[in-house]
Amino acid sequence: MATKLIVDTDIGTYYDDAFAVLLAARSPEIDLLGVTTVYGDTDLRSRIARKVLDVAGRQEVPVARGIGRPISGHALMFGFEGQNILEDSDGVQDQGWLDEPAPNFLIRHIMDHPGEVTVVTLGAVTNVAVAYLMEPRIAQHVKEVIMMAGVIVPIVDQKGVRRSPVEEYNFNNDPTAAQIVCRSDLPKTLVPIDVTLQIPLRPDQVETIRASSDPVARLVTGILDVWPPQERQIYLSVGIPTEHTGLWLHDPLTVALAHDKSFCEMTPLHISAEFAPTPIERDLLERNDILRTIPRKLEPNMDVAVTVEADRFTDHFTDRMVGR
Ligand SMILES: [Ca+2]
Repeated sequence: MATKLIVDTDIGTYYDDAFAVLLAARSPEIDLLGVTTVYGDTDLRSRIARKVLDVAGRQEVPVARGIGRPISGHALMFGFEGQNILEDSDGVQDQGWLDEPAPNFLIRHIMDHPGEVTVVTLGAVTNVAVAYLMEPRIAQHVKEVIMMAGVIVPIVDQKGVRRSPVEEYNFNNDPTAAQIVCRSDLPKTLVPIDVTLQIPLRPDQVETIRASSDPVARLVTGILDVWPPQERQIYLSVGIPTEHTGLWLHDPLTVALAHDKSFCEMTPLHISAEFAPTPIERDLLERNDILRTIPRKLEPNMDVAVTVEADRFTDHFTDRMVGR
């Protein structure tokens, strides 16, 4: 039976959210109940989600606009959201999303289908945290929450350069929400960036997508055209060494795990979301306001992805983007 899935996303800021929504829309293993938006301008993000679903021929999949303002911290919009996705003629006449807010949408579907609904979070976890505060019983009724977030085993390359950021993005975009979710009894799976930094789209896979006339592949190609400069801007903003920019499929992997955990090796761990003194090499300073995901020798509170079958996953992704 297909996995009932809700994708909660900050689509727009980071290219791969759109790819993740497209993968969910194109996977017969997934029964896509809806897409919810989070973080910053969620009107704009909802318009982008609507457009992406429509291109994939999934006009029936609803979009629910979520919470733009984090419980703590500030939302950052880079200004290129929607580039090469939205056109002037898109969605200005119609709202394109539900009146029901994202936390209510999450609660309703989870409570209506006990034990069946998976929620994948691809941005700040504000919507899930608020849904949990509104209705704590979702913890007993949701199948699982799979979160693209955190850093567990920082990658250091042969030159001694740290490839993983210390300023992890998604949890730190709303650290209070992240702590609520991590400390909750929601069943959780974490897909940290040190794993997703192992799955760049390969040049031959890019060529396969560029050569396809499939409408989804055409949309992906348009995004690929603006990807590198956006990537560089984001890396400079969040402190990742820019020599390690790449076509990383962070969010699509997280979606694929909803129906096939075998793409990754998983291990149960206790991950504590804490503020800890953090040296920022780039800025030559130490900060105390960064939420870290630190393993502790305590009873496991989530499953954590630790390795990934890179070629198998990126081939799977490429096939789905070209309609295979
Ligand atoms: Ca994202």
